[in-house]
This record gives sequence, structure tokens and C-alpha cells, in this order.
Amino acid sequence: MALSSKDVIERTAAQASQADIRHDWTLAEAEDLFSSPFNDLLFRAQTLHRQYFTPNEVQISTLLSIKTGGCPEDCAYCPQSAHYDTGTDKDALMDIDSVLAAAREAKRGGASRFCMGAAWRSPTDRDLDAVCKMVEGVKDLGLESCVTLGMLREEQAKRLSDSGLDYYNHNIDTSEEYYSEIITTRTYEDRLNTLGNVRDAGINVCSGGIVGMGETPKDRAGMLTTLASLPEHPQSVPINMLVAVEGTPLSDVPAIDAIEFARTIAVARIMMPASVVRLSAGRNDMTDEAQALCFAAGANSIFYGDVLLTTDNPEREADMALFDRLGLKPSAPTT
Ligand code: SAM
Ligand code: DTB
Ligand code: SF4
Repeated sequence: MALSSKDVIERTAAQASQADIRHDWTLAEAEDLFSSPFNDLLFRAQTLHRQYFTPNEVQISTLLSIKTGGCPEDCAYCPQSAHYDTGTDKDALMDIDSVLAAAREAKRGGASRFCMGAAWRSPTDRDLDAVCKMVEGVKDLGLESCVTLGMLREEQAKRLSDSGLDYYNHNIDTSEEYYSEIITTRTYEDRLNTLGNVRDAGINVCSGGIVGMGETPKDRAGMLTTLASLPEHPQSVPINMLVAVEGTPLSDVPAIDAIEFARTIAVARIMMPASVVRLSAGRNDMTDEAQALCFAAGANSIFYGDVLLTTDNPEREADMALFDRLGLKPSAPTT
């Protein structure tokens, strides 16, 4: 008797094993994955993807910049850093009504999660009061919530957790070795400490990085090895392709090849099989075919809506047309 697709999914889910969830990946193993034949890599990534997730479902988040520009940090990729002249607006923290209006619109558009980003080194306690109210409001709308506010102390993470926050985004960005070429105003260890505070507060961790900043394949392998070596794999792993913005020190870095980008997605999927891997910034510069390759490599989340924080993202209609062509559908919230 032929198996229904539900049977196949249940069967493969039953085969998913704790042995796949490893925290002892070595850099050499990660590099071997990166250099393996592309089809072997995709096959392994796709097999694991189907053991841990419903195939063809993609989690949809919408982003909003709640406090834009004028950031004191010097992240070389970032249009919002006050160190570079990028022409980005400098705005104060948005008021809660405008934020919740945008969240309602995101929900109407089909997002299951609303992510709010602020161009801060770290929030003040007063900032946090305002953000906690926003999180409560977003939750009341029946959306999952995510914020990215910079570094957090232990008690700040606890406050966000008490407000009902589902996810905190804080990226390690690149390998420990390449990191100082990209940011000098805070350390890799600072980032790992914030991730620890978020995890200890019981908030889901969203952490990944950026590909295409002039790093080597070894740096990409190192970044994923660090993420996979955390005490728990981040529940969400955004893989961003650099959006090269005029005025930033990285504006002239040559774009990364789409196949190498898809390899990064596949290696993330294999090293952290139960994590949602987001095909994050950079989709506006990708062809439909390159995005299709990333979904085949195990990406199962996107940012949806025509802006990210300050830069362009594909129009919703274009994304829905792509989903139709590929037979993908948005997944329901899980928290
Ligand atoms: N200020 C907070 C922080 O950095 O922790 C939160 C907002 S920050 C814009 C969030 C993340 O966006 C960065 O860590 C980086 O990974 C990503 N990002 C920023 N600019 C980018 C760009 N031009 N291309 C790709 N990703 C970018
Ligand atoms: C993440 O990993 N990517 C998002 C989100 N987390 C906050 C941000 C991408 C920003 C791209 C540049 C911009 O639009 O300013
Ligand atoms: Fe500031 Fe975040 Fe941009 Fe760095 S990435 S300059 S911390 S807004």
C-alpha cells in the first residue's frame, strides 16, 4: 500500500535521533562538509531537514526598525553605525501605537512572528520598559515576538522574558578569528555572554551571522562551529548575505557566489538539524533560482515584507509567487 505524505513525514520524524544533535563538531569536520561535493551536501542537508521539519513549510517573520541609525558601534557592514556616512535616517524610539499598527499589518500580510530591531549598543532600563510593553502588545495580537537590541545583562534578559518575549536575536556575525576585522567596539566574548544571558532567561535564541564580508571558507566553517558548540543550538539561525551599503567599509566587497552561500545554509542545517535556518538578509540581490537552492539546502524561514531594517527586501507579491512556483507554504507559529 502506498504511504501517504503524512506517513512519510511521521516515519522520518521517528527516525530523527538525538545523535544528530551534536555539540562537539570540530572545525575540520565543518570544513570537510563545506568542501564536499555539492549534491552530497544537499542530499545530507535535505535528508536531515525532512527528519526534523515538515517539508515545504517556511516560517515567516516581519521586521521593523523601532529605533533607527546613530548607533555608537562600528560594525563594518552596518548602515546604521554613526561611524559611517550612509545617509541612513536617525530616528528616536518609535511610539508603541505605531509599532503595534505595523505588527497588525504584518499579521494581515501573513507573518507569524514580528521582529523589532533597535540600533543600540545595549538598551537602557528605560528603553527596556518601552520595549517590554511593545512585546506584550505584539503577543496580544497573537504573533510570536522577537527583538534585537544589542548586548543584554542578565537581569535585562529576565525582564524581557517576563514580558513574554519568544526570541532574542543577537548574531555572532562571523568567526572569532575574523571578528576583529569587522567590529572593534565590542568583543566576541561580549556576544557569547549576551547569548548566555538570553538562554538562561529561558528565551529562544536567534543567532547566526553574515556571509560575504570577505571572510574565508574557514571563517564560515568557524562561525558555524561556534554556533553548534553552544550549550544549546540556537533555536533560530539567520544566515545573512551581506547587503553592501554605500558608505560602509564593506561597500566594495565582491558579492559571494550563490552556490557558496547555499553551501553555508546546508552546513548550518547539517550541524544544527533541529534549528530553524533563516535565509535572511540579501534576498533582494538573489535570483529566484539561488533562493530555491537555499530552500533545497534546508533553509526554512525568511523575512517577509519589502524592507528589512533599513534596506530593501523582496516585495510580498514576489515572495508569494516564488512560494507558489516552489510549492512552499508559510508555517504556523510554534511558541
Ligand atoms: N544593534 C543590535 C545589534 O547589533 O546587536 C541589533 C540590530 S543589528 C542591525 C542586527 C544584525 O543585523 C547584525 O548583527 C547583523 O548580523 C545584521 N546586519 C546588519 N547590517 C547588515 C547588512 N548590511 N547585511 C547583512 N546583515 C546585516
Ligand atoms: C538578522 O540576522 N538579520 C536582520 C535581523 N537579524 C535583525 C537584519 C538585517 C539587516 C540588513 C540591513 C538593514 O536592513 O539595515
Ligand atoms: Fe549598531 Fe547593531 Fe548596526 Fe552594529 S549591527 S552598528 S550594533 S545597529
